Amino acid sequence: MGCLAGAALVLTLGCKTAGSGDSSSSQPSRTQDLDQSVKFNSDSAYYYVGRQVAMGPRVPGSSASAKCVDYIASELRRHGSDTVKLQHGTVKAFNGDVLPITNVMGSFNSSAKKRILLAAHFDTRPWADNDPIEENRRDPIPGANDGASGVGVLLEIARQVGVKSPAVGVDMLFVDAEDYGQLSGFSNHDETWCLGTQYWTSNMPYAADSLPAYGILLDMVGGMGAKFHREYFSHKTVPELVDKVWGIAERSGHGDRFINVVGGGVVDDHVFLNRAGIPTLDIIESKSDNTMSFPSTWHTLNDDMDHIDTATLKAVGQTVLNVLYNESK
Ligand code: AHN
Ligand code: ZN
Repeated sequence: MGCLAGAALVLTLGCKTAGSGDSSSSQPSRTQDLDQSVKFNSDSAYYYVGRQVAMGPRVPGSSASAKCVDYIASELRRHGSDTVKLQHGTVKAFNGDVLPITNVMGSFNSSAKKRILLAAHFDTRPWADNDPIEENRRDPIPGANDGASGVGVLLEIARQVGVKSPAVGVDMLFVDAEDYGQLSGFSNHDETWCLGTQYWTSNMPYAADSLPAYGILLDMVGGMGAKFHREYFSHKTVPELVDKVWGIAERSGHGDRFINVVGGGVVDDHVFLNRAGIPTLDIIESKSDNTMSFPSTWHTLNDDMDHIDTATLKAVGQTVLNVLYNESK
């Protein structure tokens, strides 16, 4: 349970460093000037999640992974993305596995100068190493929440953006090989995670002076009754962006899900996007106000469709849509 212990250490540090834990931001509750005319359809997002899970575990290099890449790319095109790029590469995992990877990026309103990056990982963990049942731990997870949920929300956002364009350009990045990282041991294994994003940032499709204004990463955004705290690294790195998104969540009626309190730190794709110069926050579930730990289905065979909550997908999807449509050029 090394990584859990490691994560717990970060969580503890996070809470201590953050002092009271309560955020200083108090967004006024002005709903009248928030454009909420675009409605996120959570049944549609749920369908997108189910389609991915039905392909089987999307382990890097598997045929399910290739199917998922095709699916994401064809949905992006169908919803009017003017450029869809596949980035193929090879990365080496901590255990020596050499992984063929594919990152997918779709752009909407490509000519707009001001751009928002939305990101999610589509790969799923090859081992259910947190499963309570020992003999399950070598099997790959279904990844309904951890993988498919973020993608499902983004594809529904793509559908909405295709119907009515926001003033800003939107780039959607679907990364491979986020979840092949090392859990055991107490030393720092940060770089063993997010291999797809690390590959992508080493060869980004942006000029240095035209990076996206900011990024929003979605990870585990479909869990039953999930709550989203101000993830520690996001809070430390991009506090104003967290204020903006959590404020819009509150004004959108989802303050019960977006808790304006600092949560635990998670080494996730946003850490590497921030290092590459794109200010990015992570919307990620933390289960309990006390432990800030991941949901109990995390990295188990129970991470399946029975544990996906359309109300969670709605809270996250509507909040991110409202962020996009309230952004000016
Ligand atoms: C660590 O446990 C260091 N990172 C977890 C990031 C993650 C895994 N997100 C989903 N699955
Ligand atoms: Zn995971």
